[in-house]
Amino acid sequence: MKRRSFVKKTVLSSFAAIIGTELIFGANMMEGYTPLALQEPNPFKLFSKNKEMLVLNDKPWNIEAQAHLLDDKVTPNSSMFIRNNGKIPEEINPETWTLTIDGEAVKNKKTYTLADLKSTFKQHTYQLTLECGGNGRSEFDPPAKGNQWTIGAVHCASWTGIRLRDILEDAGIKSNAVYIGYHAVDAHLSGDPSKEPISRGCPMSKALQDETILAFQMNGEAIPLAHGYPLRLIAGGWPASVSGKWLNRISIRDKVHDGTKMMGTAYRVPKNPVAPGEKVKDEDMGIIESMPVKSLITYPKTGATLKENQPLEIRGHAWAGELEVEKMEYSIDFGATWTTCLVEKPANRLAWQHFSASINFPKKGYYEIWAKAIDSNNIAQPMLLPGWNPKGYLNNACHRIAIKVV
Ligand SMILES: Nc1nc2c(c(=O)[nH]1)N[C@H]1C(S)=C(S)[C@@H](COP(=O)(O)O)O[C@H]1N2
Ligand SMILES: [Mo]
Repeated sequence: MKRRSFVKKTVLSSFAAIIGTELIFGANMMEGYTPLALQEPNPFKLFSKNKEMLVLNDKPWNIEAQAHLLDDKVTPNSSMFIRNNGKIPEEINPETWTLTIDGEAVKNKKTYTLADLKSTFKQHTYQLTLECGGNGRSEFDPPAKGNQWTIGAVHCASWTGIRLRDILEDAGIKSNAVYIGYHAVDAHLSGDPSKEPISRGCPMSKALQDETILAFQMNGEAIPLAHGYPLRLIAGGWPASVSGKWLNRISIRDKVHDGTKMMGTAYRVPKNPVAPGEKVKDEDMGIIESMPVKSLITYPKTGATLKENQPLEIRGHAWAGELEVEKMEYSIDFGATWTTCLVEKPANRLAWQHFSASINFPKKGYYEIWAKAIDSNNIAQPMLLPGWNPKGYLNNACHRIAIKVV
């Protein structure tokens, strides 16, 4: 029997990116056949994630970390949460990938290949904290719809790319520019090609910052597919929804970008405090910009047991959106008294900061360690929940772990 090579070239090229190795005998695959490794759920350990990662949803894929998995100073791929609004694209060819800069406020609409971007503009590497606006949603009452993130929708990886400012200036920014909006190739869950799963952006002031980059590498390697291969916007310190994955177009807008998930209650919170469960009018909601101050104890893991008369070394990370973390404190008495931790300076602006402390417990028994970060505007994390909002965003309550001294 004569076999014919029916498999699409694009399937073959995306295969290596997704699975990380070559597809042997690919030429023998039948027409229309999708290799198991490209079907979902992916049998190769779910995007190379740690097996302790928690799958919140597989249509679309939403996976979160646990605090102890985030112990590394720079988050490895294996512990990075994945948040998708649509389908992860499967057929990506970096050779033919392009990025277009357009919009009402661009001087010259321009299209660049990936090779253009890499060779024309200076490359920069930054560690950048990305936290999903909905991280911590699971604690709000009345509950908010959406993925019930607990504490694991945050990461701080090292990203390499070019400054968004350099490419926007290359195309030319008109004086009426207000906002940028991104567009990407991921498909809407409905399959309707006229719909985008998400298309967000940021004001020009954020777009033009040094650390706002178009990245093509993460932690020194090509960006993993689930995190936006081959090109991704990174806007550290803002809700991670601004950091568009699989980018192929950026529009320089003469008004606030009005793409999918920019309007209504999406990534917006009440401008003034509201009672839990209260209906809020659209005009009383404001777009989330810089994320609030927050921290995580990444060592030890909650539930740790230790011997009496033995100090416990705790450590973790703290971040504060566009600001720096000025001070970090812990409490072992439910917030009655607080002790200062050691806090390191960030590796660069918008990178999370590492803290540590050595704790002595007075006697055997059950304790909770609460961690509280304070930002450079002297704003502290709330001990328990911050203000309720309709979509359950911005829960920056103190992280707490349980300890037994025996
Ligand atoms: N194209 C595209 N970009 C996207 C999204 C998406 O669904 N599609 N999700 C956004 C949201 S809501 C978050 S929190 C981050 C998650 O990034 P990660 O999956 O790399 O952790 O990507 C953002 N960028
Ligand atoms: Mo998000």
